[in-house]
Order: sequence, then C-alpha cells, then structure tokens
Amino acid sequence: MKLSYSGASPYVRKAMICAILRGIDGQFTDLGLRTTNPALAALNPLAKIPTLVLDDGTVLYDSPVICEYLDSLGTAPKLFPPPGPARWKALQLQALGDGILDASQPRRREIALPQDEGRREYIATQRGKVERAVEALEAEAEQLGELTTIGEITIACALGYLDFRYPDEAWREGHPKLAAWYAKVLALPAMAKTMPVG
Ligand SMILES: N[C@@H](CCC(=O)N[C@@H](CS)C(=O)NCC(=O)O)C(=O)O
Repeated sequence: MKLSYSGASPYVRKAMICAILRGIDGQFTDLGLRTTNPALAALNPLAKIPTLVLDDGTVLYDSPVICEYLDSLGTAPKLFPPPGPARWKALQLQALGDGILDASQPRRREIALPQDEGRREYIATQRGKVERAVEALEAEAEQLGELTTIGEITIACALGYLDFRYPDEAWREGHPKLAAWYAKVLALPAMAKTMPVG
C-alpha cells in the first residue's frame, strides 16, 4: 500500500494511528506526492492528503474511508464498532474531531493573510466552532475510552493539532476533564510514535 504522507497532517495521523493499533503500520510506503502535485489530483480529484493506493491500484480517500479500510485488515480489536449505538457514537466523535480540524487547518492560511473585516469574521467563526466542540467534549470527557475507537483517535489527533499549530489558544483552560483524558492518551505508544512534525 502507498499512502500520501505528511508528518504534519492530522488526517494522516489518524490513519497512522489506526495502522499502528491494527498492527499493520509496516505495510505502508510513502506515495511521495504533495497536494500541489498533479499526479495526486490524477489519483484523487480533491488532491488531498491522505490518499491511499492499494496494491491492486484501488484509490481510497478521505481519512474516514482510509481508516475504515485499515480496520478491515489485521486481527487486532476493531476500531469501528458494528452498526448500533457504539458505532454511531464513534462516528459522531470522529465527525466532531474532523470538524475541529476542518475549522483549524485552513484557518492558518487566513491568519497569515492581510486582515480585513471579512477575513476576521471567517477566522472568528471557525474559532467558535473549535471552542464549542471543545466545550462539548469536556462534558463527555469522562466517558471517553483510550483510543479504543476511531472516535477517540480522531479527537486525540484534533487536540494534538491544536497544540501543534495553535499553542496560544489554550484549549485546556476551563476544560480539566478533557485535558486529563488527553494527558492519558498522549502517553500511549501510538500517539508518541506519530507526534506531528513539520
Ligand atoms: N476530509 C479530509 C481532509 C484532508 C485534508 O484537508 N488534508 C489536507 C492536508 S492536512 C490537505 O490535503 N489540504 C490541501 C487542500 O485542501 O487542498 C480527510 O479527512 O482526509
């Protein structure tokens, strides 16, 4: 399998953590294509990272699809529960974590550009999404497991991304339960092995 890889991408990190927890992380090679490379757009019209190319040439994207595919390999306990309340919960948490990332990743570009009213409003709106998501997570932090489903994996990647790119936004303030949960998962080998770089 070949994966379009970036050590800074939280979406790639989700896939790498799934692969580690499934015991199949040794099966990847780097596709070596950046988002600006037309060869990536030829594989994935959205030209996004991660994109996974299987040995038979099948192309899979985006991170939820790739993670669920990885969950079909190997013999370790499943990260995507079967249909039922546990699955809806895991997918909802994944959506919340991905939403934090979707509201944070493109925002960096906007912050770096000259500021006008429209841009300031966009940045504030996106930041509001993150703040509300963190508030919602604080309310359920005591029910979160330790990277047992794609839900917790995605939340951990999202909080890790906030630390990586927005250290001044101090998401832990006022959210002690979520901070305590994150401190526990951060110590797990799959998190330690995939710390963001770049
Ligand atoms: N929904 C996608 C988001 C992936 C994504 O936005 N990746 C970033 C890199 S971290 C990217 O490729 N950005 C380039 C672009 O949006 O053109 C997923 O979950 O995989």
